[in-house]
This record gives sequence, C-alpha cells and structure tokens, in this order.
Amino acid sequence: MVRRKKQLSTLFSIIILAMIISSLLGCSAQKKRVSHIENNGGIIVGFSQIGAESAWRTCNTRSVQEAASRRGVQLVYDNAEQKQENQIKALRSFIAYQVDVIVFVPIVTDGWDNVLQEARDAGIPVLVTDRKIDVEDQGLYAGFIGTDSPKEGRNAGLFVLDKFKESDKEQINIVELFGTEGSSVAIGRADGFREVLDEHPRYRIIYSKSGDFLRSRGYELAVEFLDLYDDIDVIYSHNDGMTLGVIEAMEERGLRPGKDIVFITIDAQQAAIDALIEGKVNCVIECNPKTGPEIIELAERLAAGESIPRLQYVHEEVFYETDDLSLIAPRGY
Ligand code: GZL
Ligand code: ZN
Repeated sequence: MVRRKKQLSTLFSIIILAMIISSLLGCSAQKKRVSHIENNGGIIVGFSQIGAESAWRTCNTRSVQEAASRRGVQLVYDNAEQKQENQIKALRSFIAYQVDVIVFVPIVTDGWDNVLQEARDAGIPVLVTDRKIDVEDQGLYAGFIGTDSPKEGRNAGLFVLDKFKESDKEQINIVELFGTEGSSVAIGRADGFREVLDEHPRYRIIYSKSGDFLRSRGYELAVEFLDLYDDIDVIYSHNDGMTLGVIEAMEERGLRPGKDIVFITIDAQQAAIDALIEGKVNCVIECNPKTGPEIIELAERLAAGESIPRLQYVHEEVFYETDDLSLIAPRGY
C-alpha cells in the first residue's frame, strides 16, 4: 500500500511540475505578445508589397509606411520585386515572426491558398489590399480594401462612347495596353471596358498586350503597334506608367497623342494630369494609392480581435479634358 501511495505522490508532483512549466511557457508566449504592445504601444504588422513598378506603387508604399509610423505601428515591410514567390516567402517569414496582422498586395489573383492556410493555423488575421485574390475558402482572409477596377474600366468605355457619339466613322479601332497578366486590376479594367463597348459593334479592340504596368514596356509595345497599324482611333492604357512610354514613342514619330489618337489612362499620377492639361491625353481615371490610413486602421481593428468589412472600395474620381483642370490639387505622386 505504501508503494502505491508513493507512486501516486510522484505522479501528482509530475503533474504539478508540468502545469507550472506549461503556465510559465504559456505566460511567456502570452508575455511575448503583450511585450509587442508594451514596448512600443503598437502592434506588429507584416506588409508584403509587390514592388516599385510605378509611381502609383511607390506612393501606396509611402502611404502605408507613414500611416504606420503616425500610429506607432511596427511595420515589417517586404518588397517582392514583382515576384509572387517572394511574396509567399515574406508571408511565411511574417508567420514565423508571429506578427499580429498580415497586410498584403497580391500581385496576381491565384496561388495563395496554402500560405493563407498557414497564417490561419498560426492565428494571424490577413488583410488583402489593392488587388484581389481568388481562394477556395473566403475565410482565409478577413477583408479587402482597394480599387474598384471594373468600374475604372467602365468609366473608360463610357468616355470612348461619349467621345465618338457624333462621329460617323464606320469602325473605331482601339489599342489596349493591358496591366500585369493575372492581376485582378488588369482583368477588372479590361472586363469593365468591354462590358460597356460590347453593345456597340463598331468599337473594335484591334490590339491588346500586357505592358506589365511598366513605362519601358509601354514604349516597346507602342513601337510595335504604331508600326502594325496606321488607323488607330483610341489608346486605352491600364496605367499612367505605360502611357508615358507610349507618348514618348508617338512623339518620336511626330504623332500628337490626345489629338491624332484619343488617349485614356488610369492612375492619375501628376505626370498624367500634366499630360491632360497639355492635351496629350483626353481622360485620366483616378486610382487612389493613398490608402495607408485606412489600411492601418483596419489592421489595428484586426489585432484587437474585431471584425472588419469584407469589401471596402476607396474613393476615386475621373478627370476629363473638358473639366476646369486648374482645380486639380497636386497629386503627390
Ligand atoms: C491599381 C494598382 C496598379 C496601378 C499601377 O490598383 O494595382 O498597379 O494602376 C500599379 O500603376 O503598378
Ligand atoms: Zn504582438
């Protein structure tokens, strides 16, 4: 009997010891998370940005960084240099680092399910911003804030219809400079544009290629399509970066963008507004990069365990050649 009693007391002390260790560990893990708040009063946010391919992108990055520092949020920033595999590595490092929230700009819509499952397993909420993702399980991310790209495309289509409503030209030939293949914003801008024009068969997209939102690629595509076609009526460019490359190529050939060929461009960086004022483009559709304050506010809510709206679009304008352009405030990008 004595032996049995001895065994029981040993077992009991092992259980107590195990409980003490686990509570110390748990507490230290708990302590670690509390220390994020204690030592800088702010949360830690992992921010995966796609790169620096355009003035729009660098403005977007600056907006998030400035908003984070204003709020005392510690931002772990990663620039993926236009590669999805770098973004996936960055997200994995944020998970290992146990950030409080992950914010990321998905360069393309597909290929995120696994890494987002790992984030969910680690209990880290994810905010998707600027571009959208296609995932099986919508629960893999908390919400989206960004641009309504199909609406931008529809606004471009409506401008073309308006511009040619008095024209009796049989066929209106359109060249489209597509953004990054597989990105939700390029797909949305293309779909919205076609949604408006498909009902009017005289409008035909005779050329559409990806310039990857890059000025240099916009220039190269212009060299190609200006040699291919001599009866282009409209150029529809998915971003100002590519537009600037096209304008350069056109002017090298003595062509007058905005006069010989109607030009529509998206982003509304300062250089595009300047081109609108100079009559080199006819319509500039704003895509708002200054979403840092809203992004950080949503991240703080997620870190506090609150829910956020699934879908939030940012305010965007359209600037037309017929507007009073002196009223446009400096764009800051
Ligand atoms: C749009 C954004 C696009 C911009 C480009 O929301 O994703 O990427 O239009 C940028 O300038 O490169
Ligand atoms: Zn923390």
